[in-house]
Amino acid sequence: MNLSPIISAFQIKGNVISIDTIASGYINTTYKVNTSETSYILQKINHTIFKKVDALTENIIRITAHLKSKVGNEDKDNTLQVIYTKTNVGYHKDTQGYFWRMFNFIPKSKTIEVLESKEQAYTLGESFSKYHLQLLDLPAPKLTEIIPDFHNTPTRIQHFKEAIAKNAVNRLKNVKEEVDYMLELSSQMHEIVDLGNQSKIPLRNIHQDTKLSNILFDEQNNPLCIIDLDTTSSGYLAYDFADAVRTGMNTATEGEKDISKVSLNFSLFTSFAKGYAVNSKSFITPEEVNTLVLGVKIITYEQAIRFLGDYLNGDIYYRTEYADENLVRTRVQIAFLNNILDNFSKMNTFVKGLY
Ligand code: GN1
Ligand code: MG
Repeated sequence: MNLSPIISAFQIKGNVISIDTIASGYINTTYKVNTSETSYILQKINHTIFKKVDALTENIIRITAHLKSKVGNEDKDNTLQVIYTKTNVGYHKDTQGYFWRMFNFIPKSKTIEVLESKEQAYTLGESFSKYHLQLLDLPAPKLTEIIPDFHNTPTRIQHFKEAIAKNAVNRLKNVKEEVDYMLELSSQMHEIVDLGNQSKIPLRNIHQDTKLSNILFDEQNNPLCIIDLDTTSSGYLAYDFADAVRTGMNTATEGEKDISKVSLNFSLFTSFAKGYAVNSKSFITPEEVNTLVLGVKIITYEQAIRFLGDYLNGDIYYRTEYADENLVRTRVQIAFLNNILDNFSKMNTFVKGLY
C-alpha cells in the first residue's frame, strides 16, 4: 500500500526515507516511518473495533498531555505524543474511509517478548502503578469508554455462550473439552465485577491492556513508556495488575504451541508485585489489594474465553496468521490459568504481605 498520501497529511519533520511494518498487536496495523530528521509511529485504527474514533482520539490526547505535564524536560522525548495532521486534528481519514493516526517514535526503544530478569519485572510493576498514580488526577470529564464492558467478565462470559450457541463455523466439535472446562469455571469469575457493582472497590482510570508488549524499554531494559492507550478508561485496578502478570510472568508467549513451556514464573511475579506496590501503596484500598491476585485468575480466564470465542466465531476479532492460532492462544491461557489456580494462595499471601 502506498502510504505517502497518508503520511503527508501529518505535520512531520524531514523527508520520508523508509517505512517498517511493526508486527506486534492483534488489532491495529502499525508502521514505523523514518524521516531524514526523526521517526514516527503510524497506525491504521481498526475502526470496526474502535468505532468512536473521535472520542478515542480525544481520550488519547488528554492522557498523553496529562502524562507529559508530569515529567521534567529531560524525559519529554520519552513520553507518547500525538502528531497532529496539517489541519490540526488528531487523526486523518483517507479517501477509502480508513482512519490513521501518528505518534512520536520513542528513541532507542524496544519491546520485550519474555521477561528475562527480576529487575525487569520489578520496574514493570513500578511503571504500571506509576501510570495509575499519574492518572488519579486526570482533569474531568471522565474518559469515554471506547469499547463498552471491556473487562466486564460476566458480559464476556455471555458473549462466549453466544458464540457456543451459534457455532458459526462448525468448530465447536474440535473444542468440546476446552468449552466444557471454561463453562465449569465460569461461576467463579464474576467476583471483581460484583464487588464493583456493590461499590466495594472503586472505578479508576486504568490502561486495560497492560500486556508486556505495551511497554517500551530502553537498551538497558529500563522501562521508558507505556503505549497502546486505546482502552484506557474507567475500570478496576486488578485487571491491569493482572494482565501484566498474565503476559509478563508466563514463561511462554501467547502464541506458544508447546504447552509444556507455559508456567507462572513465581520469582518474577514476586518482583513485579513488589514493584507494583511502590507507587500503589499511597492510594490502593485494602479491598483492592484483596482483588489483585483474584484478577490474575479472572483475566486469564477472560482472555481464554475471548480467544476461544473468536475461534468459534471464525477468527473475526483478533488478527491471525494461520487457521488454529486462536485455539493455540486459548490453550496457552488455559494452561496458565491452571498454573494460577495451583499457586493461588501462595500468590495471594505474598501480595497481601506487601501492603
Ligand atoms: C488485543 O491490540 P493488542 O494486541 O494490544 C486486545 C487485548 C488483548 C490482547 C491479547 C482492543 O490487544 O484486550 O488482551 O489483544 N485489545 C483489544 O493479546 O481487544
Ligand atoms: Mg491494544
